Amino acid sequence: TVPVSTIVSKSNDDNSENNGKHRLTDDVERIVQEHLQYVREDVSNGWDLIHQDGEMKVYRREVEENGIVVDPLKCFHTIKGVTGHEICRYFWEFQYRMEWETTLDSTKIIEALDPDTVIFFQLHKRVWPAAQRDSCFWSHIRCISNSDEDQPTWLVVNYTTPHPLAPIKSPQVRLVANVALICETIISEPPLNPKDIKRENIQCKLTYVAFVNPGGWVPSAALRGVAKREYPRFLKRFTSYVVEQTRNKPILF
Ligand code: 14H
Repeated sequence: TVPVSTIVSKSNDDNSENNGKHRLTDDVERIVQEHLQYVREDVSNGWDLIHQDGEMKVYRREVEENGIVVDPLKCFHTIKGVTGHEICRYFWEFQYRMEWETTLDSTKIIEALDPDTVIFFQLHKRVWPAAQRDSCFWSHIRCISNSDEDQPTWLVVNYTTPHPLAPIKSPQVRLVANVALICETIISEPPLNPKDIKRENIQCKLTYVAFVNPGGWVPSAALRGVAKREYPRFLKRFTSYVVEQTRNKPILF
């Protein structure tokens, strides 16, 4: 949950009289469903493996729109000792962000749409040779149960949206992003009593996909170099952070 003091404004749509719906409910639903479809598509055709480190694999497809690099990215990782819910929770929650994010100058929540959907405004660190970027996006966390026996799938989607509290002030450039983190929990040798599951018997299968448009021209080679370095670094640092944070805590299924 988000501490009330960190929220600049609550949604001005009245959720309580609207079945918990808000102005972005339909967009969130559509983008979530797109990601659930897209995550099944494999990477055997047209994707380049740009980084591998143990269980971690980072793929990208080279795509340019009007001369701007918008390479889609797809990463796979398997992390021992944590659940998909834990990975998604730490990724979504505001209060942990600056502990694992190394590419931000600041982050804040400018609106809470419902208990699982908030709008973030972030200032990104300037990366050579580009001008500084900001971003404004809704961020949604969700649990999808597959069947009674399977562990549920957890996911977080970050999707760019305009907001009156976050006008684009030139020369500031805005990133446009559609990012998803999708996690499954695998339990090996499940004990008869679910209460007896230990961290050594669980692992999380993670897929992270990113479509990021830098919002303005950046030299292709420089941008691809930054992406090739920063996505693996993020995955390694973020997942290690969650392992450390949860090590001696009860398992959050
Ligand atoms: O997903 C990551 N971070 C989240 C939480 O901070 C925000 C992210 C996002 C990015 C941009 C717009 C909206 C939302 O989902 C981890 C991101 C790792 C960053 C790797 C660096 C990418 C390099 C591209 C930089 C282009 C700048 C010219």
